[in-house]
Order: sequence, then C-alpha cells, then structure tokens
Amino acid sequence: MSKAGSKKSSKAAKRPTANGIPILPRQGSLQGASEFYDFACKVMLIGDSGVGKTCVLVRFKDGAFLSGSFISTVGIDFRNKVVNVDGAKVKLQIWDTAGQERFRSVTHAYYRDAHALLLLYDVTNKTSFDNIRAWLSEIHEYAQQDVVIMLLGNKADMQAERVVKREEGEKLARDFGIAFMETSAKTGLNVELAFMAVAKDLKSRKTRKPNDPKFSVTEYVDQEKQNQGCCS
Ligand SMILES: Nc1nc2c(ncn2[C@@H]2O[C@H](COP(=O)(O)OP(=O)(O)O)[C@@H](O)[C@H]2O)c(=O)[nH]1
Ligand SMILES: [Mg+2]
Repeated sequence: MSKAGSKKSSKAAKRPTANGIPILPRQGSLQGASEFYDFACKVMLIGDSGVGKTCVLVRFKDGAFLSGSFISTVGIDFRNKVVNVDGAKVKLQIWDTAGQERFRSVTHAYYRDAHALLLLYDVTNKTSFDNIRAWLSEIHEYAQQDVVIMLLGNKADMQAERVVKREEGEKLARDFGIAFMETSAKTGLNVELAFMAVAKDLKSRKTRKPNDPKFSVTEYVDQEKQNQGCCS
C-alpha cells in the first residue's frame, strides 16, 4: 500500500527539523506524506485473529467503533495519524496485520523496523491470552532490541463474558517487563493512551539529551491510569 517511492523530489531539501536535529524518515514508505511532522514511527498491532486489532486502529484513527461485517479482513494495511506531543508532531504509521494472525505468519520483515508493537489479547478469549507468550517469543526473535512493547487486554467493556482477569494481564506484563493496560475499542477506554504513550516514547528518544532521564512507557502508563482514577 505504500506509495511508490517516486525517487527524490526537489522538495527533499526542505526536510523538517526538531531542536535543530534533521528528521529523516525511517523508511521509504514514510516518505511522500503530505502532512507536516517532526518525527515518524511505525507501530504494529499484533495478536490473534478476532481480538480487536482493526477496531482499536479504527477507534484511534476515526473515533468510531466497527462491529460485524463492516470490518475488512483482507491484507496488511496501515493508517497514518499525526498526534501532538508536547508541541511536537509525531506521525504514527499504524500497521494492522489483518489475515496474518496465525502464529509465525506475520512477515518478519514487518517487525524489523517497527518502533512499537501493540500486542493484543481479548479478555473474553482465554486462548488469545495464552498465545501471548508465543507472540512475545516471536517478537523477541525478530523485532529490534529497543522496540516498545505494550500488552493490551482488549474488550474490557464485556465484563459479563470476561475470562481473563486484569491481574493476570498485569502479571504477564510484569514478568516480561512490558507496559500493560486494558482497552476497549467499543468505549474507547485507554485506546488513545496506548498510542500516545508510544508517541511520547519516540519523541523522548529523538530529543533526549544524554543526561536527561530516560522516558519509561511503563511508568507513564501507570501514572496516567492512576490519574484517570481507574484502569479497566
Ligand atoms: N465489545 C467489544 N467488541 C469488540 C471490541 N473490539 C473488537 N470487538 C469486536 O470483535 C470482533 C473482532 O474485531 P476485529 O477488530 O475485527 O479483530 P481483529 O481480527 O483482531 O482485527 C468484531 O466483531 C468487533 O466488533 C471491544 O473493545 N469491545
Ligand atoms: Mg483485523
């Protein structure tokens, strides 16, 4: 789906900068975007089929909830969204792995240049939770060392059907040292927070001075969840 890289255009000289640092697109596919942005990063949604990846993406991008037959399940596709992080524009290129969910079938090349991975399970589907460990070993094998991984327990609105406790998700995330939250594409719970945490991490990596404290996605997410006064 990426626009065919129409070689270098004469506009290339006008590259954006932030704090004097030139911003270079990480990938050819990020070039040629019409929006202005300071930083760009690639975020991938992964997890078993049916956990709500497409819905989470649509909720974040369009603020809507899709149900039933409106959801296309064909191919791998992405959507761009530019968000504002402390005055900087961060472009998130969010990839949906539709139709590639079976274990080890997501093309490994997609992992390699991902800045962040949102790993979803469905709180009403125990198998999707049990498969998280397999997804994590896959990720550790193929993704970049410093990739941001966030575990999302989606469909938190379905309390009556819930079979995975929030504490179980928290424990798994703690065991693997990754950030965790429960989300709902239906109500919008924590969807924005998940993507904003990723955007903040990227911005911090690009602008951090050597003596500045390192941004911690896990701490940021925990803090924000506390500020909301609730978390699931
Ligand atoms: N109640 C509820 N249903 C959801 C939520 N997210 C997704 N769904 C439903 O779950 C099904 C699968 O969602 P989809 O986004 O296609 O999953 P994907 O295969 O991971 O992309 C659809 O029927 C959605 O409407 C959610 O947060 N709450
Ligand atoms: Mg999908």
